[in-house]
Amino acid sequence: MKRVLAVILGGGAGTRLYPLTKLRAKPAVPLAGKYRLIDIPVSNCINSEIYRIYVLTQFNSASLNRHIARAYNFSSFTEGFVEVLAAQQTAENPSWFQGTADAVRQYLWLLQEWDFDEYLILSGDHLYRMDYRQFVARHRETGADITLSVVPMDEKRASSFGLMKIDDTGRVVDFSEKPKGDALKEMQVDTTTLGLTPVQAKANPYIASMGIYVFKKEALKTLLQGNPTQTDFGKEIIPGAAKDYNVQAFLFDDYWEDIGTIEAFYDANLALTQQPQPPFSFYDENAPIYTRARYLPPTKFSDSHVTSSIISEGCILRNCRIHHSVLGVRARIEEGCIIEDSLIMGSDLYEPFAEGERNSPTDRIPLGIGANTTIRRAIVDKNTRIGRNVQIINKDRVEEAEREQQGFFIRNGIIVIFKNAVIPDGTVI
Ligand code: ADQ
Ligand code: ADP
Repeated sequence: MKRVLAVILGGGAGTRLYPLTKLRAKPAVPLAGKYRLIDIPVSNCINSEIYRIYVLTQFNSASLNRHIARAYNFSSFTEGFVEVLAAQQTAENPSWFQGTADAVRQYLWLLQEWDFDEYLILSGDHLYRMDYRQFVARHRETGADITLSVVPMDEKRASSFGLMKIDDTGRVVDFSEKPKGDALKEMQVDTTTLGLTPVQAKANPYIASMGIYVFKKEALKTLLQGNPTQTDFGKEIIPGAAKDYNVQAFLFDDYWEDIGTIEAFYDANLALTQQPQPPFSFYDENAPIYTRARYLPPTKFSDSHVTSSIISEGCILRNCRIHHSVLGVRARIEEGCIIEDSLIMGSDLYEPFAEGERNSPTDRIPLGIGANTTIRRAIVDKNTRIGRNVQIINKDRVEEAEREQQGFFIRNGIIVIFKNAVIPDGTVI
């Protein structure tokens, strides 16, 4: 694995996860209470003995740099590093990254300086646990120029992915990025050839790209430099390469979810509360997910009723009811609150006297969720100050709304409260 360099695509304009990406780069978006999106691919790399990792991002946020610098310090006896490369203006490139391939192309000069055989190109917004050693081994065995990791896909979701046809040897012979209508039907294949049972194959008649690739060093260079107008891997580079290069498919046979939209992100977080078998588990000692150590105190509950939920460290919960929710670090929930089907990200800091009384009226709403507030089907970003007797319940059953001034968006019926937002006492959303 010493011959592999990992490159994580950390996000473009960040529109799909907006407003979670309003004040931070996508890889820094908090996940599962105490992690961040970037911890998933980085941990997978470390667990696969790949220690040299670049993160390409459009938006150079302080929270991403701080998180990476504090979380991933390799010993000086390994040559490991995790470094952020942000889009920058140079004389040759006056613009930002135009797409995934363009992002890699703009840093090709740096990536090519290293003596590696392969690049492992990863995405920053997926939830899965994968041993990349098997992926790379398959790439080497087949002598591939490019290997794509793939999953069988159902009809309903197929058109959101790059789809392909493969021959008996696993070689990709046709690739179509997010086809619709007839073009979609055209990409249907018999997935029993991947080892699926006839019943499974009927339910999943497509082979979808996970958007993660192993490239031979030379192949990446020629494809990017030889096609300077192509800016995207899925739309241009991969479909083009399938014609002339040895492009292979590697079947991934486990839970994998693209969590790059608000709805998928919300669903994947809440699915973690499932018992006894959540689709993804953070409780795996053989392949742990790493993050920044925070040295927070344990969570304190007084007279609270918590069911089917995940509560991170450093929280204070007072006489409240929490059901089917995920609470992030330093979350503070006052008495009489009802939190259901929600992701509360918590805070980056404590206010003075964190354990003190909060119910006396003051001119500033304290960090956390004020007394007698009800929150349902919402994502509450970090450092928010939610007043007392607030109802965040999507009263009018709105599907989409953009209330930047009031500090919230509604996406697919899910209310998203902005980072640092202040929601006054008695507000009903
Ligand atoms: P998408 O996920 O739709 O499809 P894209 O939006 O290009 O592809 O994003 C891929 C990854 O790169 C994401 O993690 C994104 O944040 C990041 N990214 C996007 N633009 C970037 C930029 N300018 N700079 C840095 N990072 C950027 C892709 C493939 C499909 C495949 C799906 C699987 O194109 O073929 O099926 O992934 O989810
Ligand atoms: P996390 O704890 O989620 O990893 P960050 O890395 O963004 O969060 O920052 C956490 C630390 O940064 C806190 O322990 C706190 O000391 C400091 N911090 C972040 N934001 C603020 C702020 N607005 N005011 C004071 N300190 C802050």
